[in-house]
Amino acid sequence: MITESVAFRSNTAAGSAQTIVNELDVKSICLGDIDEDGEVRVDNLLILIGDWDTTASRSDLNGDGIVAIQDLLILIGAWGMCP
Ligand SMILES: [Ca+2]
Ligand SMILES: [Ca+2]
Repeated sequence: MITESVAFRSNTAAGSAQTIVNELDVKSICLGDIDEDGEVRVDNLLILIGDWDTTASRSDLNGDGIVAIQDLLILIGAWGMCP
């Protein structure tokens, strides 16, 4: 019983870690793809502009807590198809 319980817990922990890694991969590979459709295009630009000067985390690409020019530059820098 104890062995089963430990095995279950370690599987759960591994699953959670994998989820976090996957989320990090998506963010680092395609920063700027706010709507996550695989491209950084005008749709993402419009979302970012709509979130301008707010704390909207989806558009806060540099993670400084505010949607501003640096985030716009990151988005433009990532313009096009995601790798
Ligand atoms: Ca997109
Ligand atoms: Ca920002």
